[in-house]
Amino acid sequence: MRRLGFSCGFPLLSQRITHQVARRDLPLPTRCRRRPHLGIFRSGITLSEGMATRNIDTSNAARKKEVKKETRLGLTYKKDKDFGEWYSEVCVAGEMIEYYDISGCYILRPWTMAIWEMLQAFFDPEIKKMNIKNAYFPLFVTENVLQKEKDHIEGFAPEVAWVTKSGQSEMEIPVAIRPTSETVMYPYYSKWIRGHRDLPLKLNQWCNVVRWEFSHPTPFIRSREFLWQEGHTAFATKDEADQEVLEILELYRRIYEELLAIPVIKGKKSELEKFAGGLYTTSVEAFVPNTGRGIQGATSHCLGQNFAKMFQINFENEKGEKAMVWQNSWAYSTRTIGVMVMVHGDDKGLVLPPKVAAVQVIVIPVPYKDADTQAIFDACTSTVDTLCKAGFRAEVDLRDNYSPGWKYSHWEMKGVPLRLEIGPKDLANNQVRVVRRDNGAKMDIPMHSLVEKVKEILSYIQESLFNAAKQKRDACIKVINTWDEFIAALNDKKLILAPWCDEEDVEKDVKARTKGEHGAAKTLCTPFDQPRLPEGTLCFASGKPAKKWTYWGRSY
Ligand code: 87F
Repeated sequence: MRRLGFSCGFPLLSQRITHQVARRDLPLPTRCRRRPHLGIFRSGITLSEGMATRNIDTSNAARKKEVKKETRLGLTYKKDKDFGEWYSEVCVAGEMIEYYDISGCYILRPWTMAIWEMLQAFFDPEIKKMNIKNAYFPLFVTENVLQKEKDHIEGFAPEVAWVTKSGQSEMEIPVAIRPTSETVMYPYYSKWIRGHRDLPLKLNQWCNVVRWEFSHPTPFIRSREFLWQEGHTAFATKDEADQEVLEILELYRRIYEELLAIPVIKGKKSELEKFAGGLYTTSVEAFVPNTGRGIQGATSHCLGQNFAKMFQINFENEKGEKAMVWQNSWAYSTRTIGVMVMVHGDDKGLVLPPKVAAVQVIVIPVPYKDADTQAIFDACTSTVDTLCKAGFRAEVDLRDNYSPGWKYSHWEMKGVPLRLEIGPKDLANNQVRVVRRDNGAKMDIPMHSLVEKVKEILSYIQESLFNAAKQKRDACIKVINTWDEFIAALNDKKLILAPWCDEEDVEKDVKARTKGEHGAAKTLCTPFDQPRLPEGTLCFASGKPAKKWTYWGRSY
C-alpha cells in the first residue's frame, strides 16, 4: 500500500490510498483530516486531480489556482471512455468488492451482500408461495457421479475444479467442487420420488458454485466462484413443468425490472444457446448500452425427461404405470448486481436503486462556523430516527474527521439514492436540503412533511432509473432485414432484432462470419413478445423464409 497526497473537498493535507490489486491501481479517497467549520463545502465535493499526488500548498493563491482545476473527480476513469476500467474502479471505490489474490475471485463486501440479501428477501418468499422448499446439498461431488451427466458435462469439463489432496497426501478419490448441482441432487430425487404422491418435488438451494473459467474475469459478471440460487423441480406432467418455467421467469423479470430498475427481454434461447442437457431454455436478457453487449440475466430451463432418464427418476402414476418425471431447473446469480452497476453507475460512482440500497437516505450535518454544531447533529439524529421508524433505511454520517464535502463525495460514490443535508439555515427554517443521486436535483423540504416527501422522492428515483435505462436500451434496439444492415448495426453496438430462419447452421455461420477481436455475434433470445412477421419476410443471414424475430448481438 502506497500513501500519496490526496485532496478532499478543498486543499487539505490528507492521504490517498491506492490498492494494488490484480493488475489494477485503483485510487480511493479513504480518509482525510477534517478542517473545522466547513460551510464552503455546501456546494459539493470536488477532488482536484492535480493535487492528488503531491504535497499541497495551502496558501490562498495556490488554493485559488486549485479551485479552478476542480474536476469533481473521485473516479479516475470515465464510463463513456474506459468502460472496463471504470467498472472495476467503481466496484472497488463503491466498496462493493475487493480484489483477492486469486484471479477471478472477489470479496463481496457488506455493501454488496446487503443488495444480495434484498434480492433474496424478494425471491425467497415468492418461491415459498409456490410451495418450493429450501434445502442444502453438499459442495463436493465425486467423479463417478459427475460423469453420469457426461454428454453435456463434456463441454464444461475444463471449468470443473477438483480437490485432489488432503494435506500432503493425494486423495484416493478426488472430489469436484460443484459447478451446478444436477448431479449432486438428482440421485436423491431418484430415491425420494416413488409414486405420484411424491410429486411435485420442488427444491431450491442458496449456495456458491465454482467454475474455473479462463476467459477474462470480471467482478460479478464472470467470476470463478459466485453465489446463486438454483431451483430443481420434478413434476408428473410436462404442463406443470412448462407453467413453472414461466412463473419463475416472471420472478426474474421482476428482480431486474422492479428491484434493480433494469429493463429485460423475456424469451427463448436458440437450440445452440440453450442448456444442452435440457429441452428448452428461457431467459431474461439485459443490455449494456456502453459496450453494446447483451447479458443473460437469469435462466429458467425445462429439462424435459433427459435427466430423469439418466438418473432414473421414475414414479408410479395414478394408473399404476411406471412413468418418468418432467424436470425444470432455474437460477439467478450475483451477476444481477454487476448488471445493476453497469447500467446505472456514472462518473461519480455507483447509483443504487432505492429498493435494493442498503442505505436509502444518508443524512449529513453541515456545521458552519459559529453555528450550534450540537443542535445540527441532534437534528440529523432525530431525522434519521423518524425515517427509520417510518421504515426507510436511513443513516447519519456524524464522523467529525471528514468534511461534509468529502462525505457527499463518499456517499455519492457508494450510490446512496438520497442525501439529506442539515445546516444552520435548515435548522432555523425547520427544513432539510435533499439531493437526488440519480440526477443531482436539489430541493428543500419542510420537516413536517419529511416522511411523505422522502417516500415520494425515493419512488420517483426508482421509477426514473428504470425509465432512463429503458430509454437508453430502446435507443440501442435496431430492427434490421439484411446482412449489411446487420453488420452495420453490430459495429454500431446495437441490440439487433432480426428476422431469422431459426436454423442452427445459420447461427453457427453468423458466429463464424462475425468472429473478431470483440467477439462473435450470437442470438440472445427469441422474444416471447413477437412483432408481426410480414409474409414473405426473409432471414437476414440465409435468405430463407424467416420463422421469427430474434435478438442478436455481442454478449457477455
Ligand atoms: C460448468 C461446469 C460444469 C453450466 C457448467 O442454468 C457444468 C456446468 O452444467 C453446467 N456451467 N452448466 C449449466 C447449468 C445449467 C443449470 N443448472 C441449474 C442452470 C440453472 C441452475
